[in-house]
Amino acid sequence: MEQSKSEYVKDGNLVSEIDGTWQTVTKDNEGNAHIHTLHKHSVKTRPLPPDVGEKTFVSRAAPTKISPTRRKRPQRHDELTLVMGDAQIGFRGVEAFHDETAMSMAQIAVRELMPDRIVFVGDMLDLASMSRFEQRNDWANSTQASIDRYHSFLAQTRANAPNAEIVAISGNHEMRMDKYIRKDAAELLGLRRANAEKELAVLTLRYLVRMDELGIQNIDGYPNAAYWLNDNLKATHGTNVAKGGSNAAKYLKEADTGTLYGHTHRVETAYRTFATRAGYKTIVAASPGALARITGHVPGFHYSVDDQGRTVPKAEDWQQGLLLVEHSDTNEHVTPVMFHGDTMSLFGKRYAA
Ligand SMILES: [Mn+2]
Repeated sequence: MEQSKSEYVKDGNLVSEIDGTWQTVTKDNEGNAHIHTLHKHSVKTRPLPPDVGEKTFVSRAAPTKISPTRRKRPQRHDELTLVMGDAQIGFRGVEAFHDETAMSMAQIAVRELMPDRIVFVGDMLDLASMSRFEQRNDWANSTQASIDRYHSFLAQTRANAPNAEIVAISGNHEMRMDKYIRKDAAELLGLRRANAEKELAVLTLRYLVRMDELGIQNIDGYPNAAYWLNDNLKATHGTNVAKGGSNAAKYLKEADTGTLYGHTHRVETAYRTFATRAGYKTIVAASPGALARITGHVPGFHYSVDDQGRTVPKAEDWQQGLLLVEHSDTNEHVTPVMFHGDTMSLFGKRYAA
């Protein structure tokens, strides 16, 4: 028997084609032997083993499996929007900037409340190795892991809220990649695969973390990127960084509509009531706090590393949490939920991560 085998990669699969030739003998009624030559051509297709080829080899990535929750969405008078952000997903070696416990609490809230909408108010990624600030060697090679973690967090969110509208607004950190490329390699911005004008540019976070595949709307373009919950309330990453709970007051002065903002890593809520031609109007400014670690592990102004290369812990004046926003066309009611370590209270019920 003669056999030839060829293997090649097609559409992310390993294809094995086997050509075989062999002979058989049969005898007819007279007892004469006849030799027959048989051919067999078989094609077998199987997924590429994970260790085949370079990581940069062009093959399709395994799809993220989403098992949507079967919980029923509760009946509500107003719409419920969960607002959260500032996870600062990133790594210094194996040490994370983001807080897995806080991120789990966020997922518990999504699963338990089944909101109509979830708005991420930016800085979900840190992208420290692309920042214009001084670099550290141990931030290098962390971008892929960060993109993978952000994607899995978004996929988890989608699984926990299969029917919710999910919106991700870019913060200053999400703009780092764009700036980083623009500085020395602007020609790469906007590049698409050949003959694919309708595809997303490859070097966009929206493409890299697969937002479209998860049905997540990306609002890009910090600092003006914003999402309006109704005519009176917008969510945006924000630019104010005052200490001590005074950012809310700044936002209330800046506009005559309400603002839900991130960036400060603080849980804040404040209201302002003023006269209008139609009567009195009350607006709100609120911040959900961070999903990042609040113990000095996020690179920034206060960040320090000792001579062993370890982050020196520090209590940042930050809090972790999220905002529950109940709203209609004309009303909005904001409930801040601050995380106490690994516990939180949602509408009077206690949860632990
Ligand atoms: Mn920010």
